[in-house]
Order: sequence, then structure tokens, then C-alpha cells
Amino acid sequence: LLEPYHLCHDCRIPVETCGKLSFSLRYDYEEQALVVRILKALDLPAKDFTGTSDPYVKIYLLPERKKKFQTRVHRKNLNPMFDETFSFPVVYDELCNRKLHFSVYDFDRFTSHDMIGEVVVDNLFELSDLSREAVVWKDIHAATTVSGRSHQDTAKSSHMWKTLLYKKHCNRKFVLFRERSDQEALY
Ligand SMILES: [Ca+2]
Repeated sequence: LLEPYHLCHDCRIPVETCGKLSFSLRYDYEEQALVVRILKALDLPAKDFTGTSDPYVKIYLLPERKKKFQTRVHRKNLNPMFDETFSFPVVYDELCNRKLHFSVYDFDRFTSHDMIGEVVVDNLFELSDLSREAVVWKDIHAATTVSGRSHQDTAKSSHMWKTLLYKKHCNRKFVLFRERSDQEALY
């Protein structure tokens, strides 16, 4: 089973983790591009009150933020198989200055999407020389209040409360309508 806490390898303080993400990395010398294949996630936490999540992954090659990719949404799935490939044009010698940033989100139809967590790869040569495809598993670090979770939670619970009130209101109108039409039918 997965440990819920790990030490952050930069700051040596405990980091809450929530599942794992697997992807592969390779450098395409002909196209001069970093090729990232997002494979799958395991044991994601449930963000919806139905006890599941609708995950998708956004990916950046920092510090560039303009170019970003994202996977499809996998509805009601805590172990999604993404298997999608993205290609970032970048000169090989520049790779040592770049960081890969994955953020895992839960899609919500009516409210802002919850960030589940993130994975940052700050040394792209840590795992291989990138000349051939290398598969990597990384712990997903849970989103903190800094990334806006608490604000989103407030917005979400307020939305759910409004929906509930609206439904109660509609049901009550329907009951009154039924009572009146039943009475009218008697006369
Ligand atoms: Ca959702």
C-alpha cells in the first residue's frame, strides 16, 4: 500500500501524497522535441460527493507557461489509463533548465475544477539520458490551500447548498400544485 506521507526531496519536510502518476520521457533528436507520454494514474482520491473523481492531467514544460497540453477527462475513474502523447519543441541543451509540471484535476460540470495534486520533475536527466523511452512512476503531491483548494471547496459547497435549496423549492411548488389540482377536481 502507498504511504500517505513522503519527504519532499528539496526541502526535506513531509509532503502529503495522493496516488501515483506514470509517464514516459524521450528526446526526439530529429524533431528537437521532448516527447512525454502520460500513461496512467493509480489510487487517486475521491473529490466528488459521489465517492469518485473525473480526472485529467495538465502539463507544462516550465518556465514556459503559454504552451500547455491536457489529457481527456476520464469520468468516474480513480485509476485512469490516459495513454496520451505530447511533444514540447525544445533544444536538447536547454533541457537542463526546464521542469516538467503535471497537475491532476477533477473535472466538475458546474463548478471550478478541483486540483487533486501535482508532480514536478526538475531534473529531466535524473532517470535516463532521454535517448530512449524511459517509464517513470512518481508520487502525486496533494494540492494544498496555497493552490486554491480551500477557496474552491467553499465555492463548491455553496453551489451544492444552492442546488439543494432550489430542488426543495421546486418540490414544494409541485406539492402545492398537486394539492390545488386535486381540490379543483373535487368541485
Ligand atoms: Ca468531478
